[in-house]
Amino acid sequence: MSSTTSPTPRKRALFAAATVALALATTASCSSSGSTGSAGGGAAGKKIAMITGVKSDPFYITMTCAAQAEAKAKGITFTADGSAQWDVSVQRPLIDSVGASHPDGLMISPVDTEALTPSLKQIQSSGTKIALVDTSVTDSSVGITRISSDNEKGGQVAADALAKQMGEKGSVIVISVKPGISTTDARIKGFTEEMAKYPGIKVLPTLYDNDLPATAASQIQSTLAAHPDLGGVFAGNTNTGQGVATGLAQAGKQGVVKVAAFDAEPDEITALKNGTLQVLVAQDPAAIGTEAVDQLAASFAGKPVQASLGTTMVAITKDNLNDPQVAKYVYKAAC
Ligand code: T6T
Repeated sequence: MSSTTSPTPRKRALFAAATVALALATTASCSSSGSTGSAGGGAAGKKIAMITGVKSDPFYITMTCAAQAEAKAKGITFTADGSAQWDVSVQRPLIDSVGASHPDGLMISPVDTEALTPSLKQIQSSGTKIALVDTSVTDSSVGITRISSDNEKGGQVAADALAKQMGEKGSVIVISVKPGISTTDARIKGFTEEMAKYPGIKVLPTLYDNDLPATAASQIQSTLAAHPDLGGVFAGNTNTGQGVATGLAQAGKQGVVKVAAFDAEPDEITALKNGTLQVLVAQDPAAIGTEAVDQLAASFAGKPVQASLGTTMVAITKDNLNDPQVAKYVYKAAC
């Protein structure tokens, strides 16, 4: 599959995996000309706070570890926190309390595209620079930069890979977190639009598990009962991938029902190795974290900031997992 080149030289990761090639980072226009690179002075001594989607999620742990290291290298004070679960009512108090501390910069993965915008606008109006990392909000006035994977492209990659695994026939179901999340909504859009190109594959209505693996496990089992011809599953993120793997194992359908899942946290890697999952679309959360610190540092130093940045993804299969250039995309459960 071809990949788009970005105007600004960026990390290029092109891997022909067993089933799919890789989407490449795309960089939208800068808010002014030229790449920022890492800002020089002006950032040391500043304070950045980070609020992730779910604190225990290896995707966000990997992002936080990288951001922490980049902030340290620039002499920036860094603090990180995150929701205990994917819920607006849990994340909003975190945002408000961090806002009250008036950090110079806030890196945040909002758990909803609309509900948290008033809190974020209030923080921004008090002078805190906001970097939206991974997820974003609909209101384009929020944030000086938005950094994420090309999630719609990732959904397309998953659809092509899964269709191939299924022999382009049978029923497929999408299980994701909940509606109103910019990233997983984009993945579902990319997946379903791409899957429409395969007339032999019927896409069942999407199910949502609230980011709970146990829910995904039971949903996949009830889907199997209702659709014995189920041939494939697209799992929209880590916890869903974990839950689908558990549910298929419990139903004795490992390897029979093919699975393409987003992300590459340790449990998903285990399921890939034992044949319960077939394709993982891994993101580069470390690059998201590093770039966000760099863009905030550039802003602190009065240098140009890139309004949006795309980071790379790689399609991991059992066949390419041991390639060091692929294995480096596996997420961490601790720094
Ligand atoms: O897939 C990632 C992230 O990109 C998404 O926004 C939410 O779920 C994850 O954190 C994985 O659990």
